[in-house]
Amino acid sequence: MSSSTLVFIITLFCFICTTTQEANSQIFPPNFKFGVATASYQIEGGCNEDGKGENIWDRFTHTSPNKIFDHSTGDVACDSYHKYETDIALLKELGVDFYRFSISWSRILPTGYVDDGINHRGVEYYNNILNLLHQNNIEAMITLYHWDLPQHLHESMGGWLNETIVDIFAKYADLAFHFFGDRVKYWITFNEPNNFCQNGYETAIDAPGLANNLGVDVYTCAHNVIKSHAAVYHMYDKTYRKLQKGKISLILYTKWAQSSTNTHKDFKAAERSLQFQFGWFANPIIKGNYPRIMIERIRERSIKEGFQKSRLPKFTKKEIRYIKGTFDFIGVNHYTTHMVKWIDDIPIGKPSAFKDISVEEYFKDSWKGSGSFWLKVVPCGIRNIAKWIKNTYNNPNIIITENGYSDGEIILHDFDRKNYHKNYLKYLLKAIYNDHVNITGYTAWSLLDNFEWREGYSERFGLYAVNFTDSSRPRIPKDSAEYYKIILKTRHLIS
Ligand code: PNW
Repeated sequence: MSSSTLVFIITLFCFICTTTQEANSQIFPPNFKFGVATASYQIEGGCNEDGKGENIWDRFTHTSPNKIFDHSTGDVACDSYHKYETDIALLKELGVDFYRFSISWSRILPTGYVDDGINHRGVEYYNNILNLLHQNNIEAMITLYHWDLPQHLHESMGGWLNETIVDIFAKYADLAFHFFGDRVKYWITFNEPNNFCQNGYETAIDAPGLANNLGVDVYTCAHNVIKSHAAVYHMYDKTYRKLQKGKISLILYTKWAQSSTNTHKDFKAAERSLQFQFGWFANPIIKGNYPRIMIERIRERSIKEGFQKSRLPKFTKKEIRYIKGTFDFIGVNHYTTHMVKWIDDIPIGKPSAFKDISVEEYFKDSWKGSGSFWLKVVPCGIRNIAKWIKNTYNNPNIIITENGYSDGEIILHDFDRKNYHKNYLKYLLKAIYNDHVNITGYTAWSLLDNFEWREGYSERFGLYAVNFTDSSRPRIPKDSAEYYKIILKTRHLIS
């Protein structure tokens, strides 16, 4: 045997060994980061304290209690407006690398407009949080918009349906970068616009609860959100990045769509479902424009419905160039999987975004449920969606910005949540080591049980339980908090 053949055999042997070792690795990569997430309206309370302005969720819960399962509001929620020091002590106890939370826009700008004046007590609240995080060596990931639009903006100019929001949002973001950016490592412009455009302006189940112009407003909302995102990305790039050295992107709600059979038709249907859900925003910011399938289908249906032009707005060539590439990573909120089946196109009639997709989605009976009807436990879904994003979008850096499990009541020995995180993390490691997906962070939703939007306090996602009937809102660790703590300490997935 020649020496070069021997070297080849040894190299091959080493390669196989390291690959199998990697494939079975339970150890997280050295720079992998762990965090937990919350959102302002869901935890803060203090709904009209210290000069905070009203937002659309304040208004929605106050005026449409029937739209909230237990008729509750976020007026007090976890009272994190007063208990942020306790919360940060919990973060320290968990040993997280970063904390993802959101700014309540109307807490720092009561009307939403910078020109109407800044509420300095609101600014002070977020400064206090950031300083305390910094002292505790915890990085900050801030969401600028987690669904709580200042009510005044909604009323005075129509919120996300009016293009002038692009400038208004950019001014708010500018202020946030200016006041807070020196201590912020990751900025998120929008949390799940694919969710809030749909549920705020089409299904009407979330604030502002409108369904005035089906199949139209939902796309207008998205269009203005994408432009706002791009404007803010460029502003950060131009004015702040060099000094503040942060990263910026947006977060999408991302379920995995599993083709119901191996037939070409069902694969096409599953792909379409992903494109209408994830590609709707990811395609513009990564590739510059909406997915071709959305452009074609919506145009075709719109014309048949009697519209002069597509209900899906169009980006100009200049806008496409401006929007393309406005991400430093992709934020993925992943919870569950749907089975997707081909159906014939829903006949033309009244327009709707749902009909534009025309697929059948269902859950498998064998999938374990949770406290939320929409959340079934399918751990391999996180690997599948990660792989799909890698292949579809040229291997972007991904951060899992939410993943979590709900109970319908306080369960301190929450075996199911612990198992959920364990198994999802197991498949996340497979995505990293076997599929070489560039995933660099994981965020558990949520630090605390909190106001779960239309489900009120009836669904609990927290690693810490909160007793909402006790005015001091005590936080009690669940077993899952203990489990997460050990993973974070050992950087190792243990049983
Ligand atoms: C996300 N669904 O929302 C949000 O970012 C969080 O604010 C929320 O608390 C968390 O997930 C848990 O729900 C979702 O019905 C809300 O499919 C609803 C759905 C998905 C995500």
